[in-house]
Amino acid sequence: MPTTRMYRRRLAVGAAVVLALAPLSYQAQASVPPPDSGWTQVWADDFTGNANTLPSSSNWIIDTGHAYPGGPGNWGTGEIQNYTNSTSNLSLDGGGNLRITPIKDGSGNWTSGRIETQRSDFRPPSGGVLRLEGRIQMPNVTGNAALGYWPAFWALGAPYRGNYWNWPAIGEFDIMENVNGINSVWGVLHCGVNPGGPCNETNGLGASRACPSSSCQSAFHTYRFEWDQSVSPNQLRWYVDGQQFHSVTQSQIGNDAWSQMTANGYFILLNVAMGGAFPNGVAGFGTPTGDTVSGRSMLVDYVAAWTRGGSGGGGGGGGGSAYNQIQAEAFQSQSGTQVGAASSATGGQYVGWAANGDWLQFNNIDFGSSAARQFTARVASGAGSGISGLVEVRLDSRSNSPIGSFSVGNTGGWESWRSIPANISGVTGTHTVYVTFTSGQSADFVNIDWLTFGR
Ligand SMILES: [Ca+2]
Repeated sequence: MPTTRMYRRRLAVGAAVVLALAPLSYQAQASVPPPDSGWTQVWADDFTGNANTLPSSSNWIIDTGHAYPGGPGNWGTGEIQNYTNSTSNLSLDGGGNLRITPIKDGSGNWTSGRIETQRSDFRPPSGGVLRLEGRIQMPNVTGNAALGYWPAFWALGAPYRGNYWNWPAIGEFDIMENVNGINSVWGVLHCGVNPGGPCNETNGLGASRACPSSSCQSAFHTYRFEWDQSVSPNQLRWYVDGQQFHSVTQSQIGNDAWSQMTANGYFILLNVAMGGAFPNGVAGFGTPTGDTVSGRSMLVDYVAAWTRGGSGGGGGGGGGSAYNQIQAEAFQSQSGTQVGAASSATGGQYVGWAANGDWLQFNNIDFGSSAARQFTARVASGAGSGISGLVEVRLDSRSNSPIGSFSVGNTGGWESWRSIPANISGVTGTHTVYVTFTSGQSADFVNIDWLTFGR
């Protein structure tokens, strides 16, 4: 992480934008499109970068082999390929796309690629909506030549990571799946228990349809999933090119399974499997076959997460109370910072690269009727000698005077965290909270993990 810090790029914008694109030294303008109004982008990868390089390690974990360490064999699905971190299987194409390519070697062994987000906290803000979307062209292969191809864009509940035996209670959202080069997108929810249960495992609750206008294999399409906590009952929805083709409601699967799978955040995965239960089941025989061709890539233009409405932040968690820990990366808007992933196991995400003039915005923070008198933030700094700055709190407008602040300089490193309190003038009621960063030097001077208030 420290090696990419020098490449920090100023983001001269007022709304939340692509935040986790590091290293940024070669990044062109991000082209992830803004969705219809009301959405706040909380994360994205546009896959901009040099051809034949791996996707950003700040954003992605590369899965390799035939299983997670200690997890079920063949990734629990019967798929046969060996995932690698070779750029033959997994690379940027130089034209703004990620390319995942299954390859068969001379002995008939298949390799391919699979990545999952470092972040595992994708969820709606309380009472709001989470939108996950990717623009993807499936491998351009059909008929017998496509037998066994199984591209997927999906999400798994965070507790799966490191456990691997708690599926499907932790939840799985298959935003886009496809097998055997059929012109169809499948959207599936997995939940509850296996076999059977409220999600009819191991099939899950799914629906499918043909891609609009052009086939899934011959063109890019957008695949979108929404987790909506703003409606009653809560709802999950699946779309292709903006056309809804599947939904599941809380009442359909019952409160037990629903609350289990929504108690956690999610991480996002992209992969192209080869063979396994799904393509075999659809084909009616084992795949791949001798007719299956090697080397057809899935192309991913972007993957992005947006939230709409609710309270407690774009990244989820935190709630609306000033007295909860408000995760820094749960901002609704920001300028100049980036979300970073801590390198230590105890880490998670933080907001980093903060320098003079940068800011974070948190909407609808509730201080209650009894005045808050203290502000505390967990911060770290690897700033150089002589570099320091103020972490300030302002209410309702960035041009208002700070109600409190503390000064921070080098804490021993960019992940040497300490919680620093500051007194604030008494605050009651509900406010937009701005954390602003002020320094006499231009260099980045602080990372912030979370903030909270006290009485
Ligand atoms: Ca792109």
